Amino acid sequence: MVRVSLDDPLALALSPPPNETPEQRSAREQAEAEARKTSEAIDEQIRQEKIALKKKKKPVKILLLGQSESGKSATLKNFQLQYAKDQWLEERLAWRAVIYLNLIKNALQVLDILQQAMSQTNKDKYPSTSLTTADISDSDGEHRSHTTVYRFTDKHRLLKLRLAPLRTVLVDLEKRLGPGSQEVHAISRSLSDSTENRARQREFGVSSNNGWKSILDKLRSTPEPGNRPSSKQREAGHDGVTDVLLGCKDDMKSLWHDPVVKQILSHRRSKIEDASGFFLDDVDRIASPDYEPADDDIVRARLRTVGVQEHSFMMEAGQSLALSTESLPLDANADRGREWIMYDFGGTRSARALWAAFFDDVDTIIFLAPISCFDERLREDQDVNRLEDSLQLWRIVCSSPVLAKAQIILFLNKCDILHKKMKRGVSVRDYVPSFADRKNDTMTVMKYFQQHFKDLFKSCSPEPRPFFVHFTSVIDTKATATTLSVVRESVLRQHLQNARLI
Ligand SMILES: Nc1nc2c(ncn2[C@@H]2O[C@H](COP(=O)(O)OP(=O)(O)O)[C@@H](O)[C@H]2O)c(=O)[nH]1
Ligand SMILES: [Mg+2]
Repeated sequence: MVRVSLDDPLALALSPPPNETPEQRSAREQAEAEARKTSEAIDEQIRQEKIALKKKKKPVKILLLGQSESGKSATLKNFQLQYAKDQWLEERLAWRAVIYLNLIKNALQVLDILQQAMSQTNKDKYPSTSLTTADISDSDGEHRSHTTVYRFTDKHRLLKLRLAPLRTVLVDLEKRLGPGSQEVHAISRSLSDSTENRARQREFGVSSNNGWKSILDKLRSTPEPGNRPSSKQREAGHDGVTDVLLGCKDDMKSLWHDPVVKQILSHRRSKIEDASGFFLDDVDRIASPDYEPADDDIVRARLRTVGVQEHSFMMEAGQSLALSTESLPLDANADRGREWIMYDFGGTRSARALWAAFFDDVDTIIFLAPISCFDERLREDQDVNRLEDSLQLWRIVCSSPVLAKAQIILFLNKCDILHKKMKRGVSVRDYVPSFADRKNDTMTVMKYFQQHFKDLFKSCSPEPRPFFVHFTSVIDTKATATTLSVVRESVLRQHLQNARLI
């Protein structure tokens, strides 16, 4: 017998009617049992969904691999631009300092080349206009002799003086941006091993969160020594570096457009315009008091990755998957709110020792191989051809037993530079003899290199797996967005397959 307190309206409502017949009671009890069953089933369903959700929301783990300057960080920026817009917008202004650094380096590089050509001149002999035989070294260290006559004038001497303040600003910016602001060059053989070890140790260590963000944050919070901007100026992101750039703007343009400088540069095999972080064509836009980096500027900006940088972002709502008609069904919302962790590594030879420690549990590797580099050598080792180095790395990654279950997506990158080289008539056969007498055009070269990568992939993979390849120019954010939508689906499919959910 259930006691009912007449004071409790809830208990009163739930209690059986006082004049209930045995039939009514049986029907009521049956209904109650069914309701209990339904409720328990719902509880169980919720519990199962929670477990599945937890499993489902395991972060997607992606590694970006490839030699230094292959475009790993630029690819990561494209991901961020497409799928983590909030982070992207938050960081936009901070990239300005990196773009300034790139632009200043470009101008000083041209100035150094000019200076080198001028230093060949015997000033005493030819006081005003000069004749010279220049022996100019390429950015990749190659020396080339030319018996060309350059006519230097006072304008060139003046440019050297007027652009000198850029050197001070460069030192300051490098100090503020840290080791990522400088490239790693070949270590002289005469230097002891310990020098390289020290350099290597600096490369170790994971910068969790957003690696470059911490650098950029630090930069924002350290005003320039001796040149403190007013709070109003700082609000507008205006500081002493901007002042120097504004002051040097016309001279930078004058240097870049100078016919003698153009002549000197035309004799160099590698084009300065194709180098990392080239901004000299954008001086007007960048050396302006209210310059705000455009999306493309940020993707093109070069900041060397030091150590390992872990970038995590949530797939934002509203980014629906562009579903293909592949066999396995995939929910269009399958990765909403899912965390993606992308590891971006330094790619220099000494930095690669760190990669293997991150190979466990990887869903996908995006491997960047710049195919424009068939005629270039590594900065850190002038004896090694860049394409050869990429292929060697590719072999190591494909044959790794730990990565046997990972999906590998190859980006044959820098196709835009390859195309420019083909148009200039650079001969692939001169650097890759096996190319033989094939047609020296972009499509043929792309296909030829692709076949090499594919053959290695097939012969080295510990077990058969599909070969995914994309021809990319990751500084082209629009075209890359299309590539990434395909990659994203493929990454997710692999992740769910690994988690055995589909
Ligand atoms: N023209 C061109 N430049 C690229 C391409 N991919 C990357 N870069 C530039 O090359 C430089 C090195 O790229 P980065 O992503 O820093 O290489 P990482 O060392 O592999 O991270 C940067 O200035 C990029 O903007 C490409 O496809 N075409
Ligand atoms: Mg990088």
